[in-house]
Amino acid sequence: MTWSSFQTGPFSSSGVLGAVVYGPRSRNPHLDRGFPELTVHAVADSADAFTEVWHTDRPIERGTLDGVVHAHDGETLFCAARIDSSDDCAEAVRAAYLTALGLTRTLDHQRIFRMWNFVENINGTNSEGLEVYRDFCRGRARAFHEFGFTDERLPAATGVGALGGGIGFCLLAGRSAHSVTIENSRQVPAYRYPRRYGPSSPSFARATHVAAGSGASIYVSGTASVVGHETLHRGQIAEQCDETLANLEHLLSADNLARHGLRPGRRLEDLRNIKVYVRNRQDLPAVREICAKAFSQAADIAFLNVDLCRSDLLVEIEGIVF
Ligand code: 3EB
Repeated sequence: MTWSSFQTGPFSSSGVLGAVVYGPRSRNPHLDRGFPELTVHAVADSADAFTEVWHTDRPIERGTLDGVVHAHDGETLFCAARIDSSDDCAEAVRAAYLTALGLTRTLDHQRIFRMWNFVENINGTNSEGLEVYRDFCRGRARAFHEFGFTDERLPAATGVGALGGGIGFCLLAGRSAHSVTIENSRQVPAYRYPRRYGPSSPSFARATHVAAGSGASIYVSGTASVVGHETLHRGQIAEQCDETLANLEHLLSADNLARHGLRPGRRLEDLRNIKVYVRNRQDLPAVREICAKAFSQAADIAFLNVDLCRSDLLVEIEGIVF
């Protein structure tokens, strides 16, 4: 069984499968503390830094391949990588993804159920005038395609901006646990977005349902104010928050889960380890207030002031139902 916690101070390295530091600078992924650690440049002030730690109660094996750090416990694999900043990232993204995908095969944890991608200058443009996020999507789509992934097997994911450090990404994959990808009937699957959003559609599912012991976890992708395939409420932060919450609520509803043969329905209050990505710093107080009302007091909620993959998106929210 694997679970995560948000840590703001020192923590024991025992039973740690992997960790992602949301810090004031980036670092190459490493095993220096005895577990794979990815440090993304995601906060401006070190006082806001925190670490998402993935825990296991099983014995762990660790390693590095071509800069990709990894650890598994025979049930769950964590991999993390970083790609240097460059004008054109698609090829480097393809290569690094292929290394990570190769590891999931070599280490026999082939069911990738969750990924996170942190992209510096995500709304900037590459040497051909293509938005960096769209260039990233190209490399990612090529890697999944070359690796034989069908759309129905894509993981839940987050793709957001970073303040520096090129592109950092990490994944969680299962060996034998049954997992089901979940779409949201309020939203067009991201892998079927029309061409106006870029030459390659984003390669992710809205969520994944992963059997865990006698229960199950639902890993919910970064979710925004997108209905159908369009951004709603341009420039309106409270409305984008409410639409995002409506998307999350519907995604977890009994109706939506039943389309995938899953039950029971879940509620916003069931989400834990929530991350809220907010484009404009001045929107943070309003977003905090809306989130405090919507989510359980038992949930840890981290707020990160970073850019988002569409320039008209102001907020994006992810979480996990354990
Ligand atoms: C959206 O609905 C918002 O490219 O990995 C959300 C989650 C979004 C993941 C990704 C992008 C990604 O399209 C953007």
